[in-house]
Amino acid sequence: MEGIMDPLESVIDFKSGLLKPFENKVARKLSDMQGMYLDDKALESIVNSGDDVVYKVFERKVPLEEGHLVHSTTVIYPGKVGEEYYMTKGHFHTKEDRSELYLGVQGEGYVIMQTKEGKVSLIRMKPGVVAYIPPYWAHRTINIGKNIFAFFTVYPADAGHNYGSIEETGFPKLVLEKDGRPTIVDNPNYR
Ligand code: M6P
Ligand code: ZN
Repeated sequence: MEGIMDPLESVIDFKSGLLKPFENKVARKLSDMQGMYLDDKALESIVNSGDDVVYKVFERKVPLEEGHLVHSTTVIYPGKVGEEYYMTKGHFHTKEDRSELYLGVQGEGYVIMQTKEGKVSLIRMKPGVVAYIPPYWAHRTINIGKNIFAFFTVYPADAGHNYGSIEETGFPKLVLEKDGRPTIVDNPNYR
């Protein structure tokens, strides 16, 4: 039938977290994440001393329409801003009733989720762990390891990304390194 897309094949490199091939690549630097970390001064000093790529997303190109599934890998590099581990910006879906699935591929991390009603939930990620993010839950991922943390993602192609409310409120909890260990604490700046 005309208009039907051909199937796509891709391979996840379980060591590097790369998805091959990929058509879209997003790289976010610390300078793209102003205001998202607890320690603004620590962020400013890293940005001034040359900035740093925090994470990259490698994505297959599919039509951004209902019925299609975006699939990609995300690689978060190791590092901290003050005590806070490198993490993604985090977002609600523009269509809030759209869900998402993560599969841990390499390294260790957390996915932190919250609803607008103030519920919060964390899933510890490592290779093989599947996290289901139901509709209405915002999500952010955090690299708590000394090496890369990579995961594979699938979500409805019409979901969209809404960063606005996360930029304003943050998440209710933070994952910080305390005495050399990842520690979940309340976010003093929440709301
Ligand atoms: C995962 C998915 C993507 C998202 C990416 C980076 O791969 O959730 O939709 O774009 O992580 O996260 P963010 O968009 O919040 O920066
Ligand atoms: Zn999402």
